[in-house]
Amino acid sequence: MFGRKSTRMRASVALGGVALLALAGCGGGGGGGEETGTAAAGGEGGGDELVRVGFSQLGAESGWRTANTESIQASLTEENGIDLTFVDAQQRQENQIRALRDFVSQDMDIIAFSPVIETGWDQVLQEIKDAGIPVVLVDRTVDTTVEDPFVTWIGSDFRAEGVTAGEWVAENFPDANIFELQGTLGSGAQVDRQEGFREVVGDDAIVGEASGNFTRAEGRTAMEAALQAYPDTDLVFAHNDDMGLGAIEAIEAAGMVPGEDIAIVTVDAVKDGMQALLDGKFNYVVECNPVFGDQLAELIQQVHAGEEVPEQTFVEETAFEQADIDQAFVDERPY
Ligand code: GZL
Repeated sequence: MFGRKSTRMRASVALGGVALLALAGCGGGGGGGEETGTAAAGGEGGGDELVRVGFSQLGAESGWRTANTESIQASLTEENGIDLTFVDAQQRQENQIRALRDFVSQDMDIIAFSPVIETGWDQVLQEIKDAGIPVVLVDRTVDTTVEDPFVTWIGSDFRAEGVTAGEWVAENFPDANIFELQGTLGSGAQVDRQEGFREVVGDDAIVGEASGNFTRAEGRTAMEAALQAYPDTDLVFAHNDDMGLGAIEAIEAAGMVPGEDIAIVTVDAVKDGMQALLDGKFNYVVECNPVFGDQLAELIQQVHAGEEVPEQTFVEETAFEQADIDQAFVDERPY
């Protein structure tokens, strides 16, 4: 990961705290996906008192992403002093790059995005830097040669999530033959969860791996193939709930009992995943909290005001075993 001179999340990034002039003007534009927000809605947005923010969301691939988008759109509002242009990239990097370039041409005050994968951003990040627009990185991480590519990042400690999952497996299934159902290959969440997990369980415990691209359908397909290729699998570590739910479908279609014949450990803790845990089909779920829109809105205002901001903000999260929850707890989950 550090094979070339690059700025990656784990490396400290100089604090930005760039003082900015609030630029008047209307938002809008942003190609390669559905655009929503104050400007797109033709609203009153764009007044000089609102901070004009262009946000490129990577997609809508999972329950986590849906909850994250809802949280961001609920917080980055005119009432909170923000004129939001929000573009969904449908999990395609080229759509994100196009949207980021549109935000530059629209002279946004701030550009925020969740990069679908870690690499391939050098040119567009340099273009944004040359335009003098501060970047707020959200959720996923980047690996870039651009100096000081963003002012601040908010999200989860993916490596710690992998370690937490690995420690539970080492404690409860020390001799498991593990199939690893990876997220989008090259994404920060996939790279770091895998690194943390395998640091604990050891590479030798992994009998096979394949990506389900963080989606339920692709998780099912990958699990169906794994059941054929690795019949001695007795535990699945899925990098998110949605792929774990797809694995449940594959395991049941093969006539086996998920959570018993094959244990399943996942990350996210969205409502469907927590229901699977309560139903005994998941064995352990590490939380990855998508609801941080209010913290993001605050960071954006601080950056726009030229205030010092932390280089990284980690969201609060925990982990759950089956005995930790009941139906009321699942029903009350905010996402
Ligand atoms: C994690 C986020 C991951 C989720 C998946 O912060 O990037 O992407 O774990 C989502 O559900 O697809």
